[in-house]
Amino acid sequence: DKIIADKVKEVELKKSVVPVSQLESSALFERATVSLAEALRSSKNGIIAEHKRRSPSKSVINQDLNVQDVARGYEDAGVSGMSVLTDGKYFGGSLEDLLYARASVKMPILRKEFIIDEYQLLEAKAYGADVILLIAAVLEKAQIRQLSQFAKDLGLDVLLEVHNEEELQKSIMPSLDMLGVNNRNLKTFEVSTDISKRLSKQIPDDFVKVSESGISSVEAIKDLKNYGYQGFLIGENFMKTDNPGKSAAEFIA
Ligand code: IGP
Repeated sequence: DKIIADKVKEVELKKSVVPVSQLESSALFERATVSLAEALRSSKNGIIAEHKRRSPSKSVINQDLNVQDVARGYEDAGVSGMSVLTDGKYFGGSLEDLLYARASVKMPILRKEFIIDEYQLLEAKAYGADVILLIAAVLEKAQIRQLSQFAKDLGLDVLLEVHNEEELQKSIMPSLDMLGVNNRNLKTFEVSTDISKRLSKQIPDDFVKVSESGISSVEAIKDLKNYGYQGFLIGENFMKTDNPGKSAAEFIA
């Protein structure tokens, strides 16, 4: 749809301005990545805390914070990993946000973006990400295969996001590390963790299961753990406060 059409244009423009050779020669490009899948398998809390200034469903969430402070706050809270929105037009993020987060913390960082092209995976690596998101709703099976393999070759973990049975069935392949179920219906913006529960049985055990969006209580996490979930992607619930790190710490305590 519109977001993807905008993204295709954005990526074409960027390719003409910043050549691949420049991304590949960035200092961070050779960095050894940290696995989020492994962190989730071995962690009790499993929280992936997101930096999110605004969103199409909620408009402004928090525009007043410094991404470095948010990243350090999350890491001090002891979360398993962090997600950084890099889309500018709809979420108010940027690649610089990713870079500053990377400079501030050691924990695994997910580049949260609408990925449609290998070029964006090179960017993710060059700006310090450890993990990339692929969204089944906007990609063909062949694209999921090609992009996830390319990411694995760069040493990046892959989180594949689905929100129904069909998307899940077309997506199951060995080049993915984590399967995320988005509790938010991207058309109606309606949120319910029931969808994570419904799809859990259909996710093979070799993937780390992640439940995404609309999680706002410790009880919800406890409940989802009973369905085999080991990762919990939480944005708004932390970012709507003036101290997201403190909010995350209260969740974990
Ligand atoms: C976080 P929430 O409801 O806790 O703020 O959700 C995250 O799951 C959400 O930002 C998200 C998202 C996405 C954003 C999930 N999948 C894809 C952009 C693109």
